[in-house]
Amino acid sequence: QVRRLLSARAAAVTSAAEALVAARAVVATALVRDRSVLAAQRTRPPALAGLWELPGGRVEEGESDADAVVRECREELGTEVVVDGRLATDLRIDAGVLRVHTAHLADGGPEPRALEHSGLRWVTAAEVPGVDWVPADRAVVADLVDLLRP
Ligand code: DCP
Repeated sequence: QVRRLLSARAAAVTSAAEALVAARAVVATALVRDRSVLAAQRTRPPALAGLWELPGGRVEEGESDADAVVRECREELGTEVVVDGRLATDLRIDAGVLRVHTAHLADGGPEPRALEHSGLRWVTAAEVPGVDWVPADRAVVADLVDLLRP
């Protein structure tokens, strides 16, 4: 009886751990310069193509959130960023939770380029609410406006 209970418990712990790995975190970057934030236009999947997002992606094994933000900004924007904070609101996505970090461009680093997006634009606090954001990112519109306001 005890052994059966223990093995049921072990199975429950294993499947919880598997679920956590499957739902590995996604990070997004609120890259700020001169009171504007960088919005990037997605090309995929079809449901999100044409909509704007805060650039980011999945956190890989052994990476911190900050590592993932720096790597994703290199891969997607060809730029070097410095993570300097985090927005309070986590975003719900199908895969789990997306955490939004704030960052600025490293001094003297390259300008962001759309290496994996169809376009980039710097958006002011006044413009943030009118951007056609991907559904998850709409949840941080108020946080972004606060972040960009003087
Ligand atoms: N996502 C989002 N808002 C963001 C960034 C990402 O809603 N600001 C969502 C879109 C995807 C998921 O998070 O459903 C993963 O994002 P990406 O596809 O950009 O990330 P990766 O390229 O790292 O993951 P994959 O290769 O699995 O698509």
